[in-house]
Amino acid sequence: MSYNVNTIIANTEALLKLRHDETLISTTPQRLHDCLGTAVMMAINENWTASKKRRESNRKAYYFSAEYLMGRLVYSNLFNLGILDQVKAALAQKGVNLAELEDIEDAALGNGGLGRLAACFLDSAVTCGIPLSGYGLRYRFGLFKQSFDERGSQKEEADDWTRYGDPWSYRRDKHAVKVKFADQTVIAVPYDMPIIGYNTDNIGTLRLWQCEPERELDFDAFNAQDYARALAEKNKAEDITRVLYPNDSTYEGKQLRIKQQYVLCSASLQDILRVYRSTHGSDLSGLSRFVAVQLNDTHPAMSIPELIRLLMADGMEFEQAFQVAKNTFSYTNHTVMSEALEKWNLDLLASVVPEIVEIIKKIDARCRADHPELFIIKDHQAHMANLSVYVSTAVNGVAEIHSEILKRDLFKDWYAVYPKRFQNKTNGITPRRWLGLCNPELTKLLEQYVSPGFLTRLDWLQVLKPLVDSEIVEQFNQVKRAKKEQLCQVIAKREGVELNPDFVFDVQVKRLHEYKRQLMNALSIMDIYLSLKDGSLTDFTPTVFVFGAKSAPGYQRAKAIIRYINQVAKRINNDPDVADRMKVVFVQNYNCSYAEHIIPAADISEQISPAGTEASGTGNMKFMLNGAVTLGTLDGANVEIVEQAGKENNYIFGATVEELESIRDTYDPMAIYNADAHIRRAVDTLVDGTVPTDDELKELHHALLHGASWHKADHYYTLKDFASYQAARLQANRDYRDRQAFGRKCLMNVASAGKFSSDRTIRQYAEEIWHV
Ligand code: 26W
Repeated sequence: MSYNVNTIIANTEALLKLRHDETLISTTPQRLHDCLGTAVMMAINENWTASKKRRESNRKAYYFSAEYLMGRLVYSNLFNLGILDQVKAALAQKGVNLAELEDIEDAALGNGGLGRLAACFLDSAVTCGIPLSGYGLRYRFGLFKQSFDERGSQKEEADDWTRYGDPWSYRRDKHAVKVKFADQTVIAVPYDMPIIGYNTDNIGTLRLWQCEPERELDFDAFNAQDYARALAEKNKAEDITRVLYPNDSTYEGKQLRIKQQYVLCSASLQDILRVYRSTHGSDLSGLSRFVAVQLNDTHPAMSIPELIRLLMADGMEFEQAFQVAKNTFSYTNHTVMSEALEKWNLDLLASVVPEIVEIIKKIDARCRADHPELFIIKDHQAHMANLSVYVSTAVNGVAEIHSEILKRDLFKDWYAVYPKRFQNKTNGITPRRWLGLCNPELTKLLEQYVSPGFLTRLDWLQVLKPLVDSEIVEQFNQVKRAKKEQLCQVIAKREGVELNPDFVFDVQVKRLHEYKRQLMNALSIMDIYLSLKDGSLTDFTPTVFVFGAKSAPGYQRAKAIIRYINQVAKRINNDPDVADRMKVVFVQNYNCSYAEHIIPAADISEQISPAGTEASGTGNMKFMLNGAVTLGTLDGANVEIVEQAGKENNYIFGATVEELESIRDTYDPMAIYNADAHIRRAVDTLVDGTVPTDDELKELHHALLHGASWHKADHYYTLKDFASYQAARLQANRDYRDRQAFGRKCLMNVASAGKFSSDRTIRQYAEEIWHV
């Protein structure tokens, strides 16, 4: 089990010499990363092979996901192997600082929560010894890199994440498969990434497919000197996995997206059938006894008709193939937002994968025959969520409240027919990356009170609860202060903004979306600013407001919100009147690695979506585990967070799901605006010149003031929740001054975070859905 650090360093040096004629000292961070990564891959190779062997003939689960937000792998792999500190020390001795690898790009093959959840699940499954493999797509370009221009507008740049090599995966040509479309046939080539568990010899696999042409070059065209045509087939194949769609929670009916999804489904299923046949023989009727496939949202839902197609091509009747598929698949829903639900126009679908459409029609006919009130196809569109509910063993939401909403609203008719199919699996996060790695200082403190090993038994943290006294709180506050100092350095370097670590750190980091209400946060900051200016707010604890968020490139309202927040930051940060009391910073290119710096430094975690809109949230759990209080609504996993940690240790505000449902058709924001001078003053800064305005900000202003009945409206109840938000926020801000009492709240959150380990989540999937 123990890995020899000296060998890894020696191999790193040998590789640097061989490949680049360089040494540890003379090389670049990129080359050091590439060679160190390769040396680690050499070290784990035998264990990886042995892990695969051990699992060969057993029942296994497979996670199908269009996204894996793995983040930077070098530190987490070394950490999980238990050699991060040793490698750091060995390199330091040779004059190299491992922190140089902060320059290495994240593997950002995901947008946000859904992709990061997939990455946490892989870590947990391997660590817990659960046989789970991942299948996904190896996008040439991951999520775009973000920067802000002088006006504060988001600019996007391609994320060429493999430019300096990708030491963490092996190409496996021998397992390449063909995938056929109406207009082209491509080769899907697998790249395997080892999933290195924590404190275990067990190594899992994430297999990512990359599209390539059947032939690299059309020689006839080449000889005819038609070079564009000679390369056309290659480009057309490579286009399929060229780029991750940067949309989070908005559906786009794009042909290329169908192709991506179909490659994931078809290649992965072909691979699973190959392995099945090699161990269990050619009769596929017993497939579901050995294979469980989890569909991460509907993005891989074409797997259902594709498996049926493959089974029928093998000679199976439709009805039996349907049963095998039904017993093989399970489906996780990650959103109730209607704009995110995938519906494919049948003509579009047929222009890409005609056989799949025929099978979906058969499934629809079977469904309607049994249950006239249910459907898969409607208005010439295939509803992928319905398909996934109909042909699966289990359907789950990702937090209790979300799973209830699925049964009550989104899948009401389905729940009536299949009540037993519906489950809940509250999300989790891996404590290795989100505590051990990103916050070694807090981990060390906790080790003094909780038995070592709690990173794999996170529920042990609860032994802290009766122990929380003034001494522990004092130590905790010192750790928090150290993490703030570290973050201040990172932000000074990257954003050029100087922050004071004595301030309260109030943080909202997540994708930019109207429903996440970053705008409500910004309006509240504006209200605080103006109240400090006019002298009406006197007892304000100095605060840094931190934002981090990417907007989908075509989502204009979200981009306008980014611009507004950047303008608010500029205005406030340049006003000497408030310099000793507030700062606002919107960090650029928020990603996994940035999160690892930001989250441990937070005092207040902003989780402010209107109740019923955020399926779960997982950032909320990361903040909790690192000792921040939640300023949030009763939405998603916030509900369970306060259930675990106590309302008295968090700041809960806003309308409940039931309240919002009851005012859905009568919500009148204009009345609220007219009745509340603070709201009026804050909202009007969108248009009154307090910050530079524009047409989009005017549109936002307009939307905020109009109720749900109008199409250009704010459907997210910003003004409805504003007053209670502001009250809760100012309460937290005052409470902070009692450093003992506030630190105690933070620690009670840490002590209560056990439930939110993805180890717990993945065990529930394994026991209650996959039966592995
Ligand atoms: C088709 C476009 C599209 C792309 C992504 C639609 C939907 C998505 C995802 C479902 C968006 C997503 O990441 N959802 C988040 O999933 C997390 C993990 O379960 C939850 O914690 C978040 O609440 C949810 O927004």
